[in-house]
Amino acid sequence: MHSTINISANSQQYIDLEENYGAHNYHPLPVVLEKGEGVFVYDVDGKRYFDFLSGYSAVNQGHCHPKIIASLIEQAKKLTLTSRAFHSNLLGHYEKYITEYFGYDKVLPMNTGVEAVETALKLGRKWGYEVKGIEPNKAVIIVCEGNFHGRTTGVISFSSDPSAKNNFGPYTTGYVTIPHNDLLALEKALQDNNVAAFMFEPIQGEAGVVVPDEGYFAGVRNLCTEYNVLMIADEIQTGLARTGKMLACDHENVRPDVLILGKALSGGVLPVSAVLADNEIMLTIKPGEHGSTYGGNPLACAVAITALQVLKDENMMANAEAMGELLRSELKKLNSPFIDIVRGKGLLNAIVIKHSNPDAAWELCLALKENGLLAKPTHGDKIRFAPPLIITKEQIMECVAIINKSLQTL
Ligand code: IF1
Repeated sequence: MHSTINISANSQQYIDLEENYGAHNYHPLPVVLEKGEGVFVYDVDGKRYFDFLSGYSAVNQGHCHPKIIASLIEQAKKLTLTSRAFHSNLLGHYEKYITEYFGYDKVLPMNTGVEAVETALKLGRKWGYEVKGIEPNKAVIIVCEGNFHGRTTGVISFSSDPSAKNNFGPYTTGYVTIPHNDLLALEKALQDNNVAAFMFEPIQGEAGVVVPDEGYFAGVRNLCTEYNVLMIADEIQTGLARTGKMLACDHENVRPDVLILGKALSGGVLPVSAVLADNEIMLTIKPGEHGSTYGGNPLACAVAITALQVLKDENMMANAEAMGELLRSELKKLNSPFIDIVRGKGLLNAIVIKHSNPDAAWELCLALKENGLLAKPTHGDKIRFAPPLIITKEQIMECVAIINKSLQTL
């Protein structure tokens, strides 16, 4: 096996620019994109690819969805930013729309995912002190091993990934880590009366799309209720139709106390995130105690309303569920000696590669790229398969053929 990396001189010049002038905090696949449309992206030489990453699930609605882009352009010509020092004619409208959409009393708008995570953690602590009655500075938040919630100094403090946290200390305290998908460990950790919240990803993304046992979400819900602890679901990656339901927690009809959304909330157009909760929790934060310059800006409000609307209008939940089933069953049918595991829910999927060459997953992604499909390995041996939710049956079959053909090069 050998890697044939075909990089055109045209592409190479863009890669060199990034290498020379950008920080080296990523290791991208050698492809330079300049256009996106639906399930496809195009490189600077005009070559077309299926996008099986979808901006890490930010582009659920497909690249440059015409209705979302129309809302963006229309609003961009009118008003883009007021700051929260003033009201806007769109913020309240958006807040009503999103809270009714998900069934919560209130929303707190932010921008990136990790900002919404930080917001949820602050809410959890504040609720812990002011409603639950935890002694000052004693609040504990339970998190899961293998978590990925973002990259601020606060959030990496409870990461279990050395590359995310090494030499970025000193770390924030107040977190207890338990294994993912382990209700016994959760119940044990809940014996501490200082616990304010349990925060988790319903399906762990960065860890390699780790789907918990059936009954886990319901079990978490019951334990959090029993011990008077907030259930905080980070649905930044699993939410917004990605796993075949509007929220991953919907698979077990479970309602978290605090819901964190990001990524596809703008359909990949702008950084738009949100935290949803009921009054008893949300109103613990008072004017001046939290915020963000861009959070809730009119442009984001206009884009987010349309991004949410098209998920329902185009029935993307049902399509994600059906196309996910098809993708996983067709991948299993390939019976490849190099695919150890196929797993996922809806269109949030991963394969685990088994090969004597430790770089096989990377090599496979290079072969996939040559054959017109973009995917990215994580943790060496896992490859995420998460196309936009508008993908069709014919396209899934074409992609499985590309994957099959690429596997032959290993
Ligand atoms: C990167 C991973 C995915 C997330 C969950 C919060 C955030 C994320 C569940 C923070 C972000 C991204 C960030 C991106 C890589 C990517 C990722 F592989 F690292 F884990 F998607 F799987 N909660 N996930 O998945 O949101 O602040 O980035 O908007 O390069 O860091 P953000």
